Amino acid sequence: PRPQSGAGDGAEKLLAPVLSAHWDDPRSWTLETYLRHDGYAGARKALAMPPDEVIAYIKDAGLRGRGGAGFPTGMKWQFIPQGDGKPHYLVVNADESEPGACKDIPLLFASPHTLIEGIVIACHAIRSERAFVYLRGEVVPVLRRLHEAVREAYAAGYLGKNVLGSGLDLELTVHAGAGAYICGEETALLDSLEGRRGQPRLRPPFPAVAGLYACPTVVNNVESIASVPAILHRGKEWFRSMGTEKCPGFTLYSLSGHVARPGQYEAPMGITLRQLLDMSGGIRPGHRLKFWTPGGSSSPMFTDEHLDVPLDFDSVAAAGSLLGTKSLQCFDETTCVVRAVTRWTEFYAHESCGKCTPCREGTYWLVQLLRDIEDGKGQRADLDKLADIADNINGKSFCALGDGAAAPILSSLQYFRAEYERHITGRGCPFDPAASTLWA
Ligand code: L3W
Ligand code: SF4
Repeated sequence: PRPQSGAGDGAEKLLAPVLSAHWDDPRSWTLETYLRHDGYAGARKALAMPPDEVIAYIKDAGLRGRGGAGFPTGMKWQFIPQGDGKPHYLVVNADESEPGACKDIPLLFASPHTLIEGIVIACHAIRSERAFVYLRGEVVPVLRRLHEAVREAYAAGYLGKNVLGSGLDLELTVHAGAGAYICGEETALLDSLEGRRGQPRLRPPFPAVAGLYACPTVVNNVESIASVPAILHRGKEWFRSMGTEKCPGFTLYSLSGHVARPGQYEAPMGITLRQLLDMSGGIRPGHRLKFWTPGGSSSPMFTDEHLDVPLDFDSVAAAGSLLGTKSLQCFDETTCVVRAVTRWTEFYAHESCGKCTPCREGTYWLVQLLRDIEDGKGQRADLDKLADIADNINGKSFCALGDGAAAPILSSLQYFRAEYERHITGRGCPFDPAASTLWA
């Protein structure tokens, strides 16, 4: 479906289309269109500044990582040691695959030069001459557009030798991954990029110290890097005028599920789901919100009690979940929560890389228990078993995938234990699968 950055119903004042401002232009992905909208103006400004000043500028702007953890981008850049004699690398994580996440891929499809401009600025800041984009390989049309945009950028002097006469030499390589969720974990991504099987590495050392080919490496999400040109061009004060004190700026929220107008909604950090639903026509007519995820399936689920939680990293954490990738999957009262959680858990079991026991074994057993409950073969004791296994994965696994797998189980038991019990006492699922449009 076409990306949506528009809104109606008087909610326009809450929209802040920056990244998505020109997605609806004809041939929005070309250099010609990008230049018509001040493209590469941020890079020109940055290249005229000393690298450390660019880092300080992004730090002052308060940009926080858009890939899930919300780590301050400028601080990450500052971790790169200077004068160490080693090559420095920038690796852009474009392996978007969190269930519910759909913002990096539309951004790359509609406006790949926004990312390339951000890469130029980031590489100047961290003194890197080599950047990589690790893209999800299945999205072939996006891969083609990105390759074409890189070719345009080389031809116009935004990449290659002596970028825009600044003295920066910059080579950019686009790498297509093979479709493993774990390769979105930054160290597994680096292993995969080096040609090995993608499995997480022990941290520390963090990539900033020993990343790609054991050299200092910044790994940033697509949206984080794509947000940088506008900050340089329009100013850090402008960026800080949006969002919250600790979490300033604009961001892309992916709204999906039982929503009248699903799509990408760009808005200031700290907007609420209630406001986003106002913009997107609300939950489908005749139905009401039952549960939703603020940060994709890896974040503990919320219910209709959380409609007014500001969607910034700190407020969502204070309410007991994670903003993560800002992937708001909404489910109405026709959806069986056990079925939804089973689907997600099957995903984690399939995507578990197998490196550590709690996640490898635990996700397998979670799926067996959940399928039994959904099929009417569950026992009362299974609910404690589910909670126990999830508890033994959560915080005890090697990487964040394990925590992500535990999140839907523990949160659904917290809010919907009675629904699990109904499956057990009623010997099966009380919901009509045909009523929920999500189970095709
Ligand atoms: C140097 C230190 N660097 C931390 C760096 C670290 C990393 C970043 C955040 O992501 C999120 C999770 C889900 N010296 C450092 C340092 N860093 N301390 O900061 O690190 P961390 O450990 O807080 O998070 P993480 O493990 O990198 C976990 C989300 O990822 N997630 C799913 C993501 C899916 C997508 C997608 O589909 N587009 O992004 C799954 O868990 O929200 O919060 O760079 O190196 N002392
Ligand atoms: Fe692999 Fe899962 Fe362990 Fe992460 S938590 S290292 S995905 S087995």
